[in-house]
Amino acid sequence: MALKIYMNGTLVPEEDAKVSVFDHGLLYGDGVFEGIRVYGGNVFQLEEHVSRLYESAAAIRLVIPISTDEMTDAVEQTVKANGITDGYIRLVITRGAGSLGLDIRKTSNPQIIIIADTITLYPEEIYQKGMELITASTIQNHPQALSPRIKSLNYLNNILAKIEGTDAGTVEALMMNHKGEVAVCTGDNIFIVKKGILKTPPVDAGILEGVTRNVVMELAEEAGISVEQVTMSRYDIYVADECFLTGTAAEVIAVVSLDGRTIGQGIPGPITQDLRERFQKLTGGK
Ligand code: PXG
Repeated sequence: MALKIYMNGTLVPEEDAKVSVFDHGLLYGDGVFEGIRVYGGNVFQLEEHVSRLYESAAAIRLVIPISTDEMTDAVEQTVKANGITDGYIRLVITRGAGSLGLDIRKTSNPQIIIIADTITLYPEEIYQKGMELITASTIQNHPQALSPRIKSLNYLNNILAKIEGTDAGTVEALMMNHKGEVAVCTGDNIFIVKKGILKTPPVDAGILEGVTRNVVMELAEEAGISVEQVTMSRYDIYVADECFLTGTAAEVIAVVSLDGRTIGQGIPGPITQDLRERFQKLTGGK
C-alpha cells in the first residue's frame, strides 16, 4: 500500500511527495534528520528525538518553521495515518529550494518531511551470535569541521565507512576520531564492559549522542551497573570482556570481534544480554 507522506503540513501519497531539484538538501546535503522507532503504536523517545532535531537545525542555522509541539503532533499524525504499530519514522528537514549557490539567503521554504514505514532489522542470527566488526580507515569528521553531534543530511563520511564494512563482510564499521580514539560506528554507538563496568566514549570524542545510548546508560544505572564515559583506544575494545552497539535500528546488539580479534568469550556477554532484555522490556518489543 502506498504510504502517506507528511510534507509541510499535509499528508500526500508517496508518488506525490517530491522536493525541488534546487533544494539545498539535495544539492549540498544541507539539512537535518532523525530516525525514530514505533513500538506497539507508541513513538519511542519522541521528545528526545525532536529535541535533537531542533538542536541539529540550530547548529546549522536552519530555522524549522513549526514548533516542537507541532512537530510532535505531525509525527503522531503520520504514524496513525499509515496504520504503523511497529515501524520506523524518518524525519527530514531540508534547507529548501534556492539558487545554484551556497548562499542560504537565496533559499526559501525548508521542507518538513515525515515518512512512517516498516523497518528492516539485522538478521536474527546476528543478534544471537553477535556481530563482527572492522575498523574503517575513514575517520569521523573533525569536530571543528562538521560536528559529528549534528545529525545532518551530510552522511557521506559514514557511508564511506559503511562501504568499508560491507567490503570486509561486516554489517557495521567502527570509526575513530581525528585523534585516533574510538568514536562511533556508522549508525550506532559503541559500549564495552570491562571488569563489570560499562564504558562508552564521551560526547567530546566526536560522537553522535545517541538516544538509545542515553536510554541504555539509564537502564544500566537502574540495574546497578556503573557507567563511565571514557576515552578509549581500539586496544580497550580488543581486551574488553564484552562489547555491544546501540542505535535506533539495532537497539542493543553484541559485538564478538573487532579486526579479527575475538572479544571476551566470542559470544554475546551476560551484561550485554541483560541490557538487551531490559531494553526490550522497556519497548515492549520482541
Ligand atoms: N551514531 C551515529 C553516527 C548515528 O547515525 C547513532 C549513533 C545512534 O543514535 P540513536 O539516536 O539512533 O540511538 C546513529 C543513528 C540507518 C540509520 O538507517 C542509522 C542511524 C540513523 C538513521 C538511519 O542505519 N543512526
